[in-house]
This record gives sequence, structure tokens and C-alpha cells, in this order.
Amino acid sequence: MDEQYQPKQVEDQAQAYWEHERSFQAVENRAREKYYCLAMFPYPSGRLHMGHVRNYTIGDVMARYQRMQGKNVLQPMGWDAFGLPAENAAIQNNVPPAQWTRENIAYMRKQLKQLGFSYDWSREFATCDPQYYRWEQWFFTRLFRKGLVYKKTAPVNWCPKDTTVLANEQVIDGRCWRCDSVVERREIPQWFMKITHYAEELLSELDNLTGWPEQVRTMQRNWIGKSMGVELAFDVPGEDALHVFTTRPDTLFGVTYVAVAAEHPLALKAAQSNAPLAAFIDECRHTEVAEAAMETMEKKGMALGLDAVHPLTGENVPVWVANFVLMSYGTGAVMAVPAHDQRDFEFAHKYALPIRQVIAPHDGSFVDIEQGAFTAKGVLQDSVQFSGITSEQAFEAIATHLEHQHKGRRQINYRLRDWGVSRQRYWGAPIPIINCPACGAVPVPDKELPVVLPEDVVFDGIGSPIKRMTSFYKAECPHCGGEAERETDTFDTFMESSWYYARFTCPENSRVMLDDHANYWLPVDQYIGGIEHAILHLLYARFFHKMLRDMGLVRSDEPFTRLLTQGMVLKDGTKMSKSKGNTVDPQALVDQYGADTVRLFTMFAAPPEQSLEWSDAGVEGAARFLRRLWNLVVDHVHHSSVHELDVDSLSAEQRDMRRQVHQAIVKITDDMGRRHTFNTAIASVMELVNTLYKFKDESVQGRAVMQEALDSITLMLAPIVPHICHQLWQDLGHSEDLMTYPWPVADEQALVKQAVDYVVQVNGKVRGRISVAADADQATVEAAARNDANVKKFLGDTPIRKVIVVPGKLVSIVAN
Ligand code: ANZ
Ligand code: ZN
Repeated sequence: MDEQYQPKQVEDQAQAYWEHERSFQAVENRAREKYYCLAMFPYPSGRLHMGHVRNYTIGDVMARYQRMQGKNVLQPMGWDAFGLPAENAAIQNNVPPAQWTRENIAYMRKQLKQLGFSYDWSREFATCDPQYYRWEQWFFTRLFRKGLVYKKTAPVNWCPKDTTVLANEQVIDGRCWRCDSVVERREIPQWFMKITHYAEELLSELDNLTGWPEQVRTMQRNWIGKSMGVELAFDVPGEDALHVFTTRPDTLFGVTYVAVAAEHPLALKAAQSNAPLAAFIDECRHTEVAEAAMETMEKKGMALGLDAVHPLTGENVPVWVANFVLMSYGTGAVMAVPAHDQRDFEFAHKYALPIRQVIAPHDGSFVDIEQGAFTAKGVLQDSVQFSGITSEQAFEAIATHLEHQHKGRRQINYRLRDWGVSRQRYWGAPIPIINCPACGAVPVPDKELPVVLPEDVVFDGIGSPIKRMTSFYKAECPHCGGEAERETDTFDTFMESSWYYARFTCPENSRVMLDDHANYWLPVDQYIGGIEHAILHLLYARFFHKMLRDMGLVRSDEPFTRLLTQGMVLKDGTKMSKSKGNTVDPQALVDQYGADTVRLFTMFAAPPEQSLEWSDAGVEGAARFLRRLWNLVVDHVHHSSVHELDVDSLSAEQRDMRRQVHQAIVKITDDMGRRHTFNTAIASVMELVNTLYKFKDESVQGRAVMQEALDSITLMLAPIVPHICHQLWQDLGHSEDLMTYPWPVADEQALVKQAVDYVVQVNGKVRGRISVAADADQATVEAAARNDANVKKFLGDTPIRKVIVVPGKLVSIVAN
């Protein structure tokens, strides 16, 4: 064994060994419990950043820990390889996106290997591999047949000078990033996936995902946004009836106007003969606002010059167009109740529309309705036969009444919208559709899949090269054989990341998308990634999984049983990021200190869910600890051989030392397996190492205790710093590979406290504390008390009259 800890040498050897032994190759085994551990795969941006290192270290620690617990572990790795950055880099560096991406993958793969992550590299793939995306294309054609995908027009950002669609990131202050022209909105046909078809299941299944952080479940619930309400009709003489969606039918008698969205057919029709109205509608459509801004933005509107008839009172109420009504939600129209809805209130105030209170607080207190809307539920008033009942009762009574009158029905709405998957970009998976002038959109037949994206292209950034490439888009209609054109849009890259976890179970299968391996490994037992993916990625993956299930490709309902969202990596209190220029390059750290130090620091600095504050001193400390551990083992193994531990012949100190080792095993096991607080697990190991430094016992049994302690420490640190442990394990005299050893289990016997503490009083005052063997007799306890240095000092020469021993507690000495 080397006197000095040399990380580079230790790590190279361990990695070469694992590779040679194929230590991490996952093989199915029905006799063993499986454990599929997955950390969100990276975008191949060029080099790893600290966020990656943290994410993948957490995953690796969990995978290695579970392996030692006897689980059959799968931990794969791959590349989320399509996306806009490759296009930008291609323009900047004049290399095709494919080449840039593959070069980055090669470099980052080397980095991951240097960090010693226990991946089954035989399963690696990149989502830009045609053998991967062909199955996504295949699946899309099946969804097309099932009616789960459809085409409709939707707006995009359009640069009139470059005549190209821009991604949101390419629009800077409303202008094109390249040519600075003012960006326009254009409606073009795009493909959508019917995620709304699964809205209810995506929502209700969240209740069963008890292994997910509550915060993420709440975010998904809000995103899906289920509302129970009533859809009801207001007649508009001479026009189609106006349907509105309300969650508060109890306020129906407080309606003083109805409001429609700018794009609502009724508004568009009225605008045909009303120029100022047409101008207003045009203005609304161009000021596209985020939904969050709806609450705070200035409410604006205009009367349509039409009246609607209240379905229950028969009263006329005016119809307005209002900028706070969204066309994409409910029916695109609302019944406005200014007394009980704040937006309606502000609007009514501005345009002097009447405000009528119909809900009173439960306690009968007065509300000044001129000051603001009273939005709480309460008791109905001025609502004819419904007056006097509660809002909850009125919801049911009015809904039923409207249903009997055929004027409305109960309705559930979701905020969730269908997923637009068309991108007018180059670097993505081609959408497998052929557009025929006669037959419309026709899916590409299986035998023509994959539709391969041409990779050898000149990419200048003005539009996608395949949109100009006749060799790509000229096609024959699979249906009628006529001349047709291939779809030149590509998929949103969220498509690829929605099912990669499943493909890792059978990445080599060239005949089917997923085979029975998927049912052995899925669902993923532990998924690890950033909170930034709490909504979209995780929701899309859940949606995909349910579609895969309904297509008979997987059997489980959900893809990820447990989810851990790791915290950010900070430097000086702010997020480490390129744009802030406060990054620390993990490569430089690995070069300087070795992978184990980097892994140890990352896991020691904070529990995984919390943010990690970067500290140079922390890295130094981690390196120092590994040297200390190394030296302790060097010291131990340079002595003569070690004999077997004989627990019955241990001294009190040896027993005590051994007890501390086994207590540490109990605590660290809980920290690692249940609490996932790897930082406190490491702290306990460090404490134990400190204690062992003070345990200078060269006796045969002393050395045996030390050996057991060092063995346990090596095993328990193996998931965190696997390379050094691989070496120490051999140095500690084990011929078998550390990878084949199970996690240590505490010896219950060792945990029993062998010594008992006594308080010693002299004439009623506490003068000392002693520790004696649990089975010591009365005389031994008494002698130990008298011999305590402090007690001796107080006694001096005073004769002892009486000694009382309270077993296990107290020795009381009376002297005068
Ligand atoms: C009358 C009313 C009275 C309402 C009241 C609320 C309070 P959630 O919970 O998000 O589903 N609404 C309906 N469609 C809309 C649209 N397209 N754009 C903007 N607002 C719309 O909200 C449902 C409520 O939001 C509906 O209930 C409707 O206003 C409004 F005291 O109807 B309510
Ligand atoms: Zn055709």
C-alpha cells in the first residue's frame, strides 16, 4: 500500500477494474428485487457543470447504496441531444449541429467516466440517434390512428425579414435576434398531442405518488387546474346563444353584464360593422399576455351593442368584449358578477356598469360592495327562491334547476391545454407525416421509418435547411401514390425526454419500441433531477407512460415511483451559471483533487434537496479527510497481522469503541437509506475516524476492533467515494471485490451499553462522575467512587461514615 494517498492512480485503477469486470452491467434476475435508479440525462452542452456533478453524484450514491442492500440495480445514462443550443453553436463555429453534438457527447462521456459513476454504459444512447427517434415516430403514427394527435393552427413568432419562425428565446424585446426586425405573430398549422384526454388521470394519480415531494405534486395539480362549475347559456336575440362557464353559479342573480374574449365569434361578427370595435379587437390580439399578468393588467373593453337575456330572470344584460377573458379557457365568455369577482368589479367600475350584491357573509355582517368585490362564499340574498341558502347549497340547487330547464349543465374544466409539439426548427426528430394535396396528412408507413434527419447540412440559421431540401421533403403519398410533401417541422425536444427512461430497458431492440424488459425494470424506482422540471418534463413523461400503457407497451401506471429534486449549486449566495460568470469547472477540480474529493464535497456540503453553497475550503476539507482516512488504514495495515475478533474477551475501552462503530452503522444506514441525508452520514463517519485516531490499542483484540471499524467505514463510504474504498478494501486484506460485499449490519450485542455512569455525591453535593462495567458488584462501584480524583480531593483525610449505592445511578458518601 502506498504511504501517500494518490487519487489519480487509485481512481484509474478502480475504473479500469470496473470496466474490465463489467461491474455495472445490469442483468435481469427475477429472484432479486430490482432497483432502477435514474438521474435526468444531460443536454450535451459541451462540458459538465457543477449542477450535473451534484445530480449524478446523488444518483450514483443511491444506486451504489441499493446495490449493497442486495438490490438488482439498473443505472443507465444517455444524452438529450436535440435542441436549439446546437443550432446556435453551429452558426457560431461553423460546424453542423450533429457534429457539434457528438463531439460534446464524447467529451462529457469521458468526464462522467472520470467521476466513477456506476452506469451501465452498454445501454447508452443519444436521442438524435435515428434508432432511438424512429420509435418515437412510430409511436406518433399509432397515436395519429388513435386520434390522440391532431393538427390545428396556432401562433408562432415570425420574422418578416428572415422569413422564418423564431423560438421564444430568439425574440429579444419583441425583435428578431439576428436582424432586429419587429417580430410578428403568425397562425400556422401545427401538431398537438391530446394530453387533455388524460387530464383527470394525471391529476388523480398524483395522490398515489407519495414518493414525490409535496411541492412538485402541488405544482402539477395547479398546472392541470381542475375546476368544477356550470356551463350555461344566455340567449342573444338574433345570434347564437352565448355559453359561459362559471364556478360560481350561486352568484347567477348578481350578473350585470356578460363579457367575451376578443377572438370570440360574437365579437368578431359585431366588429364587421363596427370599425372602432374592430380596432379594439385587433389591439387585444396583438398584446398577447401571459396568464399571470391577467390579474394585474389594466382591464379594457368595449360594448358590442348587443343584449343577452338572463336565463333565470329574463332580464337584459349588455354584452361586452373584455381583454381579461381568454378565448382558450372554458367557452371564451364569462357571466360577470362585479359584486363577487374582483376582475369583474374593476371592469364594472371603469365602465360604470351596475354592481349587485347577492352573497352575504355567513355572520350577517355588512359589506361595502362599493369598495371591492366580496369574493368569499356565504349566504344568498336577492336571488328569488334561492335566497337564504348557502353558496354550497345554491351551487347544487341552481345547477339542477338549470339542467331541468335545459339552460345549462354541470361541467368540469381543466386549465391544462393540449401539447403543441411542432417546432419549425432543424435539429430535432422529423415529424413522420406526409402532406398530400388529395389525402391530407398521412402518417409515414412503418417500413419507411425512421424518417432520418439529414445531418450533413449547411446551417446558416436562417430557417431550417430541410425546409429548402427537396431531396428531403419531396415524397410520394403513401395513400394515393401522388406527389406530396413531407412534414419539415420537427418534434419539441420534450418528446424525446418523455420516454427515454423506458427505452433504457431495451435500447438495442431494433424490432420494437419496448419489449418485456420494460416490465421487469419499470417503473423507475428513484428519479433524480432539478426542480425546474417539476411541471413540463415530468407531466409529459407521465402522459407518455399512460399512452404507452394504453398501447400495451408497459404495464405500470406511472413512470417514476420516487422523485428527488436536488437543490441548486450556489456561489456567494447566487446560482452558479455561465451568464453570471461565477461557475466552478468540475473538470479542474477533478484534475486537482480527484473524483472522490469532488464527490465527497458535493455530498457533504448539504442535504440533496437543499441548495449547496460552493466553498473552496470545503473542497480542501474533503481532500484532507480522505488523506486522514488513508493514513489511518496505512498505520493499521503496516503492523502485524490481525486476529479474529473475540467479542467476549474485550476490555471496557474496546467494548466502548466497538459500540461506537455499531452505533454509527445504525445511524448512517438510516441517513443513507431512509432520510437521504448523506451529509450527516458523512459527518458521522468523520467523527468515527477522529475517535479511531485516539483509539491507540495495539493489543490483539484492540487491532481486531480497529479492523472491524475500518472495514465498516470502507463499506459505508463506498457509495460516496468508491475509488478510494475499492483500494482500501484490498489493503485491509480482502481478496474479494468490494462491489460484491453487502452493506454492514450493526451487531445488536455491540450496541448494548456495557458501562454504567454513576453520580458520586459527598455529603449531598455532586463531586464526581464515574463509569463502571454494567455487571460490576457493589464493592467495585464503591471503590471506583472513592478513587475518583475529584472525590478524593473533597474527602481529603475525612473519615468515611457511610456509603450508599443506588444501583445504576448514584454513590452517596457521608464523611465527617
Ligand atoms: C362568474 C363568477 C362569479 C366567477 C364569481 C367567479 C367568481 P377557474 O377557477 O380558473 O376555473 N372565467 C371563465 N372562463 C373564463 C375565461 N375564458 N377567461 C377568463 N375568465 C374566465 O375560474 C372560473 C371562473 O373564471 C369562472 O367563474 C368565470 O368567472 C371566469 F363571484 O363566473 B366566474
Ligand atoms: Zn394522397
